[in-house]
Amino acid sequence: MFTPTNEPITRVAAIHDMSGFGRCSLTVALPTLSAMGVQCCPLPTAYLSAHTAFPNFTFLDMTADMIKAAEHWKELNLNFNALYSGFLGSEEQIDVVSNIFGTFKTNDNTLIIVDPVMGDDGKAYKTYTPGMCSRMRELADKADLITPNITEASILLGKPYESAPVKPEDFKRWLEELSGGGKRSVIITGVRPTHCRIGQVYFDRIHGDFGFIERDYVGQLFHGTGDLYASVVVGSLMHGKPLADSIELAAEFVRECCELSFGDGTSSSEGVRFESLLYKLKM
Ligand code: PXL
Repeated sequence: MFTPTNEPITRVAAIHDMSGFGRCSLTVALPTLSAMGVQCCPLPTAYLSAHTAFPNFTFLDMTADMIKAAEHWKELNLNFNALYSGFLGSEEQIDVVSNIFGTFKTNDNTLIIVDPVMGDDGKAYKTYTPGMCSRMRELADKADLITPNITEASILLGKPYESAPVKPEDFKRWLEELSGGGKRSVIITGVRPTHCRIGQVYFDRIHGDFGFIERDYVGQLFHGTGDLYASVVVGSLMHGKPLADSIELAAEFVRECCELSFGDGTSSSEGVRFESLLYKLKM
């Protein structure tokens, strides 16, 4: 029987799509977690030639193989310090990922992080059906930490996107509700208190406190920055850092990547040029 090496390796199962072009999901989570000294085991939900903002992307649904891969991981007795999900490929995958959480969350030390990727700017991504969106709540319910943007937070809460607060302090009610009575931590990304600032509001279930972290807006939004942000938070938490410190690190890293990419004219759809800055994440 195969016995995996556990301590001192920190191992994360990353359940996201693999988009060949456009720096998001697994093409961001894998290098980011590796740079942070965390082993990342990918479980692709779909393969796309490029993310869904590009016209004519190809889409290979991986649902059937996810089930087989998870069964094989179980046979191999793999343990994970975190189960980290993002963009899903089908409504059926809500059950598949739920089952994976149930199988591999062996104790309270296995963190479940759900980035409830569904849309942006008040609109769902092209492959997300209303069924997938309404059922994403079931996954969020199982999480220790969720990292929605404002669009995703409004979908999870069943509130109109237009009713979202603007001022950071006004997000407290949303955070409270999303935390399920304080049982999970929540980070809402993409909060714009003014035109020239951008940040995240959060609730930390361990300390029971609310917070807001902001940075200067560099002047352009890029695809995949939510994935990069959440991956840095996961990597930092795997090093035992508090949520507030992890949020600080992620906010600053993403800002620097945006600044570099804005400076050299990278197009939004290509995602941020994080490769040359990954060394800053070494822990
Ligand atoms: O960054 C979120 C994301 C992830 N995966 C795919 C996407 C998007 C956003 O457009 O299209 C395939």
